[in-house]
Amino acid sequence: MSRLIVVSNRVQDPAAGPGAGGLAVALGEALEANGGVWIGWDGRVEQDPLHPVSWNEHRSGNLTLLTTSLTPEEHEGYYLGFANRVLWPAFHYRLDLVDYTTDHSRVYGAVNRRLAMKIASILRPDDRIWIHDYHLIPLAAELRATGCGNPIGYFQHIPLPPPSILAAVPEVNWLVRALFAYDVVGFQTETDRLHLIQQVQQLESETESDGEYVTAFGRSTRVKSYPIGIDADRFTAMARTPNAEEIINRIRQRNLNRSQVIGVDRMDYSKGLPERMESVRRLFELYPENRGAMTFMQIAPTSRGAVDAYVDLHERLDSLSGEINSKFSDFDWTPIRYINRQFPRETLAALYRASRAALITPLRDGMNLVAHEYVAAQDPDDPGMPVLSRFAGAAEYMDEALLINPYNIDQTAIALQTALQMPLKERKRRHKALMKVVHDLDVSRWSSRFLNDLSQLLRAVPG
Ligand code: GDG
Repeated sequence: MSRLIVVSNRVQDPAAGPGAGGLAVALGEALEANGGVWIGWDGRVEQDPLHPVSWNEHRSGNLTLLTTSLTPEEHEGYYLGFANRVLWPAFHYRLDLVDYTTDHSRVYGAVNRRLAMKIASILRPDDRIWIHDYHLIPLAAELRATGCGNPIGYFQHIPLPPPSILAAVPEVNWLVRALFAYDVVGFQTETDRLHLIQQVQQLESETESDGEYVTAFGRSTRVKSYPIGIDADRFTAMARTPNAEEIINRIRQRNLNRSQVIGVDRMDYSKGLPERMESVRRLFELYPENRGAMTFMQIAPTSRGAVDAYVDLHERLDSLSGEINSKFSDFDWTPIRYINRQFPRETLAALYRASRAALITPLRDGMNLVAHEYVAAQDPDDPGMPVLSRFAGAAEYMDEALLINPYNIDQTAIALQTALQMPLKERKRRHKALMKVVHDLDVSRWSSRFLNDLSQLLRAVPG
């Protein structure tokens, strides 16, 4: 039977529960359903005498996890360097944060080559390979170089900017060409898909784009949007367990007649956290009736703590929340509860449900699963409202959310006030429409749409 081989930068055993991070959450859910082999980094950094041949194999339910550690040089050049100091900021339109060295891009290529060798050594002729995200763009090209003719798909979880921004990445031509070693290339939105086509047309005048297929560099690749989502029913159920009810009651007792607004994000500069806190400050200035009556809870577990830009962000948020709290707090009320640690998913579900509104205001985001989770967790008879950035992929699908430009602090504050004041009938109408989107984009649909397209190639292979 055809196996599914999934490759992503980090591998996390779904049995241990997902960590904070959209990719781990979505892949854990997709793989639990399909079974297969999951290959990638185990999160350890060590100088291994058996490098590069040392791999760990571990079974978890119907999954085989095949993991390796990174050497300090690989961790610095591939992960912290090229992936997270060049591709992550550039793909999130933050050219000011790009920190490029040729050495880091060399190591990025070498880690992709090492992974390709490992995959090639276990490959069966009818395996389908599904590669995830910007850490692994050249992996298919490296696999093809070993003679691999299997169907290979790539899904990019983060945005793809237009050519004028991509031009700042010195390796852009190599990366774009590498995408044409895949059979299927997927993005979160039509906007991202069009950006790739524009980029390819700039590089190769012979490019042909025929419906979903783009032919360039001598290969025809299916380029398509596959919007990701969550396991909607499971998340809704999670917000209603006895445990969740207890958390919701505790919050309500503590807040008495106050309302709560929530934000949940990995601590990342793409998430617009300082702008969000500024808009909460602005809400208290523009609508003083919220003083003493609304608390904003921001959960932001640390991620990528070893990258300078993240350390700076941490300091900025500490100081902003402190400033706003010292200005507006009362002896029995604190305006912002800023929590810099991770909570279990069930606790998040309860916190979403206990919140009258959510601030989901990234400056750029591939999709943003928090938007889906917040909607899924609501009580349909008394739902809260998401205030959502236009620059999140989710905004291309959720037009019944209160859409804002996160750089416009006043507009965000006004939208938040609208959410807090919205009549029940209007909230119910919008929630119903949003819930339909959350169901339409369910994670099982995302993986089956992608895997169906990939599997068509398997059927096309003779023998
Ligand atoms: C990338 C793309 C795309 C957060 N704090 C805690 C926690 N989380 C979970 C959330 C949510 C996930 O992390 C974050 O997902 P997002 O989609 O919002 O963002 P990224 O991590 O940047 O994900 C993104 C995604 O990939 C999927 O393709 O949507 O655009 O950037 O599930 O709930 N989870 C737990 N505790 C926390 O404190 N358990």
